[in-house]
Amino acid sequence: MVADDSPGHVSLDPSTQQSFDLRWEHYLPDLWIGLSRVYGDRADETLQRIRAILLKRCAERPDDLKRLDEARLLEPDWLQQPTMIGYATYTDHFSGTLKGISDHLDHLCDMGVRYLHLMPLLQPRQGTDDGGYAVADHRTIRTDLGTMDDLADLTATLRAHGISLVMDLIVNHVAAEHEWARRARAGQQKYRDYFHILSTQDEVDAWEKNLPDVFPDFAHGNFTWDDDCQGWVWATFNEFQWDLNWANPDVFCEFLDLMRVLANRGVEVFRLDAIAFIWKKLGTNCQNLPEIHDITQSLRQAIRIVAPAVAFMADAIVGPDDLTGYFGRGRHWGKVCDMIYHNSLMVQLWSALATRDVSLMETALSRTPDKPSTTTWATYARCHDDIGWTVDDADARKTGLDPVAHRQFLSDFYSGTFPGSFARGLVFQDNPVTGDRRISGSLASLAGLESALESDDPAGVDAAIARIVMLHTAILGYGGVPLIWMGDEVGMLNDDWQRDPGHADDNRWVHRPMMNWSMVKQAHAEPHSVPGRIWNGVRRAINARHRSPEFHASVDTVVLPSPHRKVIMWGRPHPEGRMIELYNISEHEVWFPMETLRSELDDVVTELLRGFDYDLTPMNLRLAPYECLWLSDRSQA
Ligand code: OTU
Repeated sequence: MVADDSPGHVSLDPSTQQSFDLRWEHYLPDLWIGLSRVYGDRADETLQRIRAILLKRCAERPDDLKRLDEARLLEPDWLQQPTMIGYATYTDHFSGTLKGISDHLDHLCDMGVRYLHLMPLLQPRQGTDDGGYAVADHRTIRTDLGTMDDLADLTATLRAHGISLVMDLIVNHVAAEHEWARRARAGQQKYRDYFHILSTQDEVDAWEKNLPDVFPDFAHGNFTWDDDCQGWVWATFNEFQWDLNWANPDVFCEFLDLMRVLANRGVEVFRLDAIAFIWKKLGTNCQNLPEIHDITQSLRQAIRIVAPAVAFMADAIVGPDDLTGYFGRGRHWGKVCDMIYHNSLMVQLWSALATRDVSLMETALSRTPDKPSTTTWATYARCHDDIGWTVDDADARKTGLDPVAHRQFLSDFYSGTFPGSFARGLVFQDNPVTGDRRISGSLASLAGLESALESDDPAGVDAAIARIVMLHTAILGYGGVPLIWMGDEVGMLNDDWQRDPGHADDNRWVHRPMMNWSMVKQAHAEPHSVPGRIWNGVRRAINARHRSPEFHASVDTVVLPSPHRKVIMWGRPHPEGRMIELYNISEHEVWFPMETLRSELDDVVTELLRGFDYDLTPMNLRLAPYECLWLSDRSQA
């Protein structure tokens, strides 16, 4: 289906019309700037089409969502609140279908989840589909999961429980089987223009010169020859994922319309998948180009006009200097994405656990870019993807590490080949050119639970549980929206992923198991079991977050210089109470000098995880292996 942007009369009721007019007027300047920068002399015509799409879709917005829009305009910080706890999962692996999610709401509510990311829900191509990231039909829900009506029912149920549904918007590419690609193959110029199709090998070579290889094991290079198109089609990821041409305003209008359809079904957050890749320019590596932010700004303003309840989350796994662009640097400040993955935090947590030294983490995290005070981080320890060791060379050198050797070490450590490693992971995409070896594996297996259980080592099990709880406490404590990856809350181990032939060549499925509901049952029934201890540890931190205004994301976490190499120290200078967080990232007991804390906090503080008061006058504070402390001097009276 093609976006319906024909002009034509749409009649809105007077109050909807009034809201539309007010918002159009308010957001138009920012919408226009983005458009005019990328579409030049086609911007004017594009703006007219955008207005037509918005008016039509505005008429269709259900009343309860219009009410949500109003509520969100009164509560613009909804994503920043300490109670925002996220959970991410494949629907079929969690509950079978969209309808089935209602049967597991109690589990989500037990964790205080308010942000639910369901992995790609739109109809993918047949066969290998990159976990749903190869969409063949944008207007249909994956048939095994349900229908668009089921989606609307689900979002209504979730809303009633204060949970926002997050959906992927796979902006960089579509499946080669998508109607747009089929029409391009059939020779329709309009649709050839939706893609990047090059005619000669020389052209391909000119572009390739500066392009990295994202999936070197799956699809070498960034172009794939297509006989029907008689050309080289740009496909950054797999050969069956064709990159879209965002320089074509038709693509913009298609996605705006799609977003409107989904927003009207109650989707509240769009995760902009692989957004860093959507603009191409010869002579560059075609990542993070400024036009991306112009496009996002225009999309963001357009959607604000008709669905202010909606937010954007950027999937941009890029270095700190490029990252700020997605929050909005310079003229884009606060006008693009509301939330971005904190990839560096994730990588540094794993790095510190392996080295038992926080020096690199301290250096790397203190380079975390400032974000607009209206935005938030998505913090996570594991997600559906592999872990790439995005350690900055300069940061590594600054802390006396050889960057290449350190990345090698992390790959060895987490694939379990480094002597003494507790981890059980797998190498994903061994890239001989760069030496990069990314890692797959479930959080629990990477944290040592699998090897400890196998070798019947109770002390090893204790250490692994403590690491798992610490990782969750850290992503909850950093501020932002912590994203818990399905199964991690009960310590699910690596899965036997190869049993599904469709997944056998993509070992990221090792950490995308079917939810083990009997582990959840056990966690509730037996608090001293392994799942019980993990579950209670994670929930302790969630409950503490719920009670603590200090975690509001308008305040940024600052990394403080720690006097101890095994303890990372974060501060959260919130006006309601200053906080210091301490995390012992090692299996050793640590004596931490109190004077460091006394200079930052009042003498008596409350430890928020346990609710105990602490006296900061003694000389030293003892931290047990992997112990976490959230100290706040907020008056508890
Ligand atoms: C995303 O990943 C998804 O998370 C993956 O599951 C998909 O396979 C991929 O897109 C293609 O749709 O490059 O190595 O800047 O680079 O998140 C995976 C961030 C990817 C993206 C990254 C992306």
